[in-house]
Amino acid sequence: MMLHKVVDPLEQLELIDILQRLGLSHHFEGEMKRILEGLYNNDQSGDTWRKENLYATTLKFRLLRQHGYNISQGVFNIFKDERGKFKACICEETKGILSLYEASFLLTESEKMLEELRNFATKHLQEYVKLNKDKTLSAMVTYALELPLHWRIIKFETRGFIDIYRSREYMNPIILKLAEMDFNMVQAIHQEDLKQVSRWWKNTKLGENLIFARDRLMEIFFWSMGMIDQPQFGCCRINLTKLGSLITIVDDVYDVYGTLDELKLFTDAIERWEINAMDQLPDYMKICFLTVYNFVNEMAFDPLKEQGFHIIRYLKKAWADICRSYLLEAKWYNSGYIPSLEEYLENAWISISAPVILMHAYFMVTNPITKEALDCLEEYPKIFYWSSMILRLTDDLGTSAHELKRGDVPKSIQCYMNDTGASEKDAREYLKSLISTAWKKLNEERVASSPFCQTFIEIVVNLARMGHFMYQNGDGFGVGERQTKDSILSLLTQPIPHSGMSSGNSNTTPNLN
Ligand code: 0FV
Ligand code: MN
Ligand code: MN
Ligand code: MN
Ligand code: MN
Repeated sequence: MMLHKVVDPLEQLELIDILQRLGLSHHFEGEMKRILEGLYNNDQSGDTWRKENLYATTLKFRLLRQHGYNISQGVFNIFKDERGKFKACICEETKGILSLYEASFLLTESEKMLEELRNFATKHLQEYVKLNKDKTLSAMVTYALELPLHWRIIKFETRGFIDIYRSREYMNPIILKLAEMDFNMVQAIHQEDLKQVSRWWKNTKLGENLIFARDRLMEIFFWSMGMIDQPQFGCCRINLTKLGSLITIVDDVYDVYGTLDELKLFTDAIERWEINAMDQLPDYMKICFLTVYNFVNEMAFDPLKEQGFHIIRYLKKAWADICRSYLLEAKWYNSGYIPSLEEYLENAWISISAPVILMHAYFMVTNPITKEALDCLEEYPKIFYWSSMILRLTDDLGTSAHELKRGDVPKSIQCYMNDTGASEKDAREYLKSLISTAWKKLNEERVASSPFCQTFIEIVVNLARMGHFMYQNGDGFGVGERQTKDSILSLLTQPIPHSGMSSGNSNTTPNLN
């Protein structure tokens, strides 16, 4: 009712922004679309309410772009004077600049003005933090400078935003209550998903049998939740978690444990995709192979039964591709070869596992499957490539120190240093610039016409965001970081206490070690 009643455009935008951040958008997709559609179509007719109001203009721009509307960077022209310089008045309002900063991350590669605005906003905000005038606003700015909203998984912001919203002067108690209840209900659903997949994992005995490999079911479930959090997609989260566990194990087989001869046999078995290929493998690989083989075949069952699509060839191709890319890295490592950055990345965007994950994910969320989409999948669409690239580069920035100590193929930092003689610090900066470019490309692809549904596209983009989340402060995935554990605990095991309901079992959190 509130969504229908509010008529002030800025209030409408703020309401949408708040609902999204509170994790409530899955209830109001239709209403939000109607409002944004209206604001988009009204764009030409006057809309004086936002003229020269930086906050309103940037909020509208960000929300429309986020929802796939084609709003031009030209809306920011009104903030420039005749000589093309930004008017001094826009510097006075930090709230507006912060909003400009967030909006500017939805840029594409050709949009130089947005890039300029982003640099301008970033600099202004960095200065603002140094002054530290308003503690609350400074904290918000610092948080945004660490990672912009567009690069974050919105679900992971929900818990913190509910606390922020609760202490706001003008908050709406009904919305707050709804957010708290919804958070707890969705959490209970996620716990059920986790229970199911945890039973599967225990039953495979992979964690017990392959002691050299990472046993990270909780982290991987969390990863799946980051890719798709809506309650109705439990089956997808479960399958993504199974897939992630298998990829993690197989990655460790290639990186940590297997001899080169064994790795060739395993790659060959996956390429042949037949059960007899197992005979040639050592025992520890037999169990890996059979688990992968069964998982993939089982995934292919429903599409065949219900839609008549035989999808095994797509899935096994993705597995063959990743195993070949793993094998090439193992060969490089064994021979001490250091590839150029270009040669490395050409292989490493496959070996980071995003293409194999996304290939499976398509079938988990799509009904009906289309021939057009299958043709597109077979070639790995560009949107896969840019999402993979972001995941690879963030992973290398976070994990390579540890990997090199253990012994592993040189990662992008080392390849670039070897190419150019740059310092590690400069190499890191360079890779960050590649990440930034990849995001511009991803922004382009996420709204380009494609045979994929919105749910799937959001998974592709969230996979890139997950890279930032996991590897922002080192290896949040492989090493068993405290910070990752805290996030998992607060999202997955601790309900929000609120009036009228018991606070639940918040002090009986499971041990994640
Ligand atoms: C990263 O590990 C890793 F294991 C990934 C990305 C597995 C995928 C898991 C999920 C999406 C849940 P690592 O840094 O060892 O990867 P590389 O490619 O560097 O060996
Ligand atoms: Mn690895
Ligand atoms: Mn690897
Ligand atoms: Mn390796
Ligand atoms: Mn790595």
